[in-house]
Amino acid sequence: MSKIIILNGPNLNLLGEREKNQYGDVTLKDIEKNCNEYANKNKIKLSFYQSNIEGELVNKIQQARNNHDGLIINAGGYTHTSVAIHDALKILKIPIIELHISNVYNREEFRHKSLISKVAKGVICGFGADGYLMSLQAIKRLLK
Ligand code: CA2
Repeated sequence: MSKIIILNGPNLNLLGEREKNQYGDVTLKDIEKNCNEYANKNKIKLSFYQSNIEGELVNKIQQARNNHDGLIINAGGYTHTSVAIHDALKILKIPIIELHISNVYNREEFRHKSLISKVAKGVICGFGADGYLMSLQAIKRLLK
């Protein structure tokens, strides 16, 4: 059984409440439920976590070093700024997928730069909440 962790960064706890035109109307709880259903059907042991705090995300990434086989991260706004998250991810030897709900490349210029892409196996962005299930499928195939 593969152990996978999905990490979510700042403000993603507000999904479904505001900015629905950009991020859709599903909540992070809905997404977590869909991911758990996918995981149960596919023999994946899933952890799902959200924090608005950079250091808490770094702690989770460090912990994943010892007890997870793959990591999916939607780092929210920290994607574009966080050297600390980049450095923590770089230490991992497990596959990493960078995920975004929106297509960051058809948005503001400051979202075009990612510090996570350099340490990720691949990036999924622009497919809305479906990107979470796509990422799980991608990581499952990588771990085969
Ligand atoms: O598209 C994505 O998944 C992002 O990672 C979302 C981040 C944004 O900073 C990235 O550039 C792209 C922001 C998440 C904020 O989510 C909100 C949800 C509802 C209301 C306000 C913000």
